[in-house]
Amino acid sequence: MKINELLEIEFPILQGGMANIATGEFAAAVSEAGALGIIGAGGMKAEDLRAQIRICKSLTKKPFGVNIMLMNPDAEKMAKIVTEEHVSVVTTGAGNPGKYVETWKSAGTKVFPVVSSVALAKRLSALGVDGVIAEGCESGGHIGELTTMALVPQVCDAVDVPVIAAGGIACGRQMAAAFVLGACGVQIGTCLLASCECPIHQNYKEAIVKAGDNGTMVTGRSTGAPVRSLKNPMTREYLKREQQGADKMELEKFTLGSLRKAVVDGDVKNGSLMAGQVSGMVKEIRPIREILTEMVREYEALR
Ligand code: TUI
Repeated sequence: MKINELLEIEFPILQGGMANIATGEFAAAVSEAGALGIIGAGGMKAEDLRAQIRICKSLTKKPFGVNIMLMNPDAEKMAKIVTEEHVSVVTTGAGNPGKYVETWKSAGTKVFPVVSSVALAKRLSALGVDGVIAEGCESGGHIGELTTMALVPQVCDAVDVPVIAAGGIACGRQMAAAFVLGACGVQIGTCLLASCECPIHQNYKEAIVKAGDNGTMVTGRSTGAPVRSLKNPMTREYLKREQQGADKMELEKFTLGSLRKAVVDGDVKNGSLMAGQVSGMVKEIRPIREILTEMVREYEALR
């Protein structure tokens, strides 16, 4: 079955579960535009998530998903909320969602965990997930080690479930490449940050538009939780402290509230502007529908 049919969407495109950014309203706008909108529960409390799900339901009759960031202290409660609220699809990030899979499946929720390794993809497909999202380290936010080009075909060869490619995808050529690697759909994030509907500060959107090919960097490798974001004074200072041997606690203290600074205050110097390597391809801020249709038109021409 095609991923469009399985997920009941127009385009084989999922929106990344961008924590602290993808609200119920934003996910509804993405679903209305023909992809699968996903509420990013990463920075929320459990009851905020329920409220955002209800907002999303009030704005679209189309299916949408919820992304549960497994390092969130409320992850367990959120896992229950998605079933209570009959959310169509759950995606996960930053961990192994194995212990929740049975509950989700028996509630009829479709499960698409993000994986950054073949080992986790195999383990989860054996548990009966509906598909996996193989995310390469080109993507923004929390990342694994492998690139999309190396990860996607290895995951495709290792599992029998549908594979969605993520990381480094912002145009139809990259989408076509993902399909050639064996994926049956793509997940996109960065190019949607620069959409009219995205609820981040205008300064954050403009910083993505301004970024070049080398505009992102990875911090946090020393703490075991690497994060890709746009280069700015904050990320440079963070890397300097890491190189000087700062411990995890100091580094955590240094970045406390930094995503909020970027998203809400538009502080492009001290904030954490999580974004992927495709930032260099994003040239303007456009409506979601236009971003999706142009990508699909370019992809269709290459099929
Ligand atoms: O989760 C993401 N991207 C994110 S989460 C996030 S919120 C955050 N903020 C600050 C610090 C850290 C996180 C921002 N961006 N992408 C999905 C993803 N999942 N990338 C990598 C992974 C992953 C890593 C390890 C998935 C599973 C995993 O498994 C470990 C294991 O137990 O096998």
